[in-house]
Amino acid sequence: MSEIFQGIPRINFEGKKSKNPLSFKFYDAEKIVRGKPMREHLPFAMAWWHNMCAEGADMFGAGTADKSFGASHGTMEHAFKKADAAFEFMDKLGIEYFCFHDADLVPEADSISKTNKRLDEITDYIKTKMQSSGKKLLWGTANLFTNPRFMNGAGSSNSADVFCFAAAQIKKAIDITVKLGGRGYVFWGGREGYETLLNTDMRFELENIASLMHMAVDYGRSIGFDGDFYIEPKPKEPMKHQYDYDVSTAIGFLRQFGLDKDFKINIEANHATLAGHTFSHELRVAAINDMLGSIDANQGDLLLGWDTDEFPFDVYETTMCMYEVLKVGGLKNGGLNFDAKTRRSSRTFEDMFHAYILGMDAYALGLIKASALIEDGRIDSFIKERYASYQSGIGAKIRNKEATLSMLAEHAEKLGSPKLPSSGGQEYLEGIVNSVLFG
Ligand code: XUL
Ligand code: CO
Repeated sequence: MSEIFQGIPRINFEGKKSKNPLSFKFYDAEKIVRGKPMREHLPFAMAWWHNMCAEGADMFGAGTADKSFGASHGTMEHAFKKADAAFEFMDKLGIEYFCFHDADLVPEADSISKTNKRLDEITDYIKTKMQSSGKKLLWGTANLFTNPRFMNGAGSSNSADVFCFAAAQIKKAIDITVKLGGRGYVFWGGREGYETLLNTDMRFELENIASLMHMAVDYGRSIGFDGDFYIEPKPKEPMKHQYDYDVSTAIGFLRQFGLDKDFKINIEANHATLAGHTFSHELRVAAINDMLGSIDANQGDLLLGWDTDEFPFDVYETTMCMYEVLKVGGLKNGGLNFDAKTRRSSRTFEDMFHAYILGMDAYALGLIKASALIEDGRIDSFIKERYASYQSGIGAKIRNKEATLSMLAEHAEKLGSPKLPSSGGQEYLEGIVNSVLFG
């Protein structure tokens, strides 16, 4: 098979002094951090859709990049070429995992059975490539938002026929995820939301989405899928109101409909900022609910109100992300999927490599710095001290659920006027972060 990314060598770690753009400055796969090699802390995944398919088209103009790989778009030949390109790309970067939507792999045919046959063919091919390369599937999903039939959603569609079409796609996407040994299955509810309540029965739609998810769980478990199902929250774009607004909303939904045992959350950095949260906030909400599943590692642009899906570059963000990940003991079935695209004018193959090197190095730095923050220990001890009033006396009674409202009122009365709480110390703590990051 001929080389697709000609002139691009295998990317090696050369250290922070290297000026070679095609080298890692911080990502050193085998380097041990907190007892584990970096590659285990950072299960990087390639997103098939952005990397192998998207050519930079936006609402105002056509694509700028050529990802035909020598084949015509919309053909199976192209599908196979994309697979060749994907595996060469992952190999050159030392990326262990990938993620896909059904629609990223093959062009849709004019019937479900023909499309499914195409999916069988391509996944046979991908499977042999996985066996020879050792690459793994992080998660699979079904694209239930691009085709016009999903204009009113999939599980939330007003059309029962469209609901069945969604079910058929999910069934097949789970089949191929299991066939390729995927560790997860994602629901990103792209059009599961509404534009106006004037035409929407919200309760009805939410119940239907939950039924579809229950059927997916039952089917997946029946064919031996033992990985995690995920909801990937996003507040807006494409719909004005999306049902999976943020992590908290998604967890509430999962609990309301009894799906919380099978599902975790796939958190995307840019979706967090669209919801008006920090990335760390979303990670923490998932973590404290034992639902931190996987991560779509990208970043947004705070000056723009949409999902720009940029490659992660902000080391404060990657540090605080890895801080949360280390604190929960790592991602179990999850990984760091680069749901990110090069900017429209970064149109060459080399740009794709620069982008992944940037993202992988930003996360490697994040891991190193997060580990240093934890080892430094000052943040942990500050937080512990900040809540010290609950360690004894009346505070301990509150924590041990031994207090009544009257008991507390009596205590308060005896105090006269209570002392102000201790300082929040934010600037002191931010100074610690900077000294650990840049010291
Ligand atoms: C869209 C998005 C999706 C999901 C998978 O914003 O993030 O690509 O990750 O459907
Ligand atoms: Co995503």
